Amino acid sequence: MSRQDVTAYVALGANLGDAERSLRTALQALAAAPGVRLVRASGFYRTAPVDSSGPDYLNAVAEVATTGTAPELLDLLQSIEQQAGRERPYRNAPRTLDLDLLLFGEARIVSSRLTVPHPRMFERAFVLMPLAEIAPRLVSETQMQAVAAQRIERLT
Ligand code: PH2
Ligand code: MG
Ligand code: MG
Repeated sequence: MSRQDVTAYVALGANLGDAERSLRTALQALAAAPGVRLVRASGFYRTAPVDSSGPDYLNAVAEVATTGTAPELLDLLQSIEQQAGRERPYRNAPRTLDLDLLLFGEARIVSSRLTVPHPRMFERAFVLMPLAEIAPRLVSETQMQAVAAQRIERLT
């Protein structure tokens, strides 16, 4: 990791089509992107939809190191979503692939495109459990307890 690299965390989710394949393809696309290194990825979790409809989701979290900016990483995430056939008919609609930027180093960002840290990440077991798996220091016991009622199962 060179000095100007930033460690960022990305949430992956899908509940339409071949969700497992979409998540694997997305991780490969992150790893292959110029200026981005896939440092580690959590296991895959089957999760109940939260404020959303349709089948159970498959969720995971990835840690990446990037030489680029947060907006550049967001551009990359959106282009990978597009390649997976992402459509946005309405808010929280079932989706082939959702890639959300959770954390970008220590940055606090509020812009028209991007809010970092992700404003809802601490309300969601489908983010906190996989995040705690790969970065346990980022999630407190109290934060985990706050989402304990949400159904989530780690796949082997
Ligand atoms: N994403 C949402 C809304 N609800 N529920 C689960 N289980 N997993 C998700 O990834 C998810 C959700 C909005 O992006
Ligand atoms: Mg999302
Ligand atoms: Mg999203």
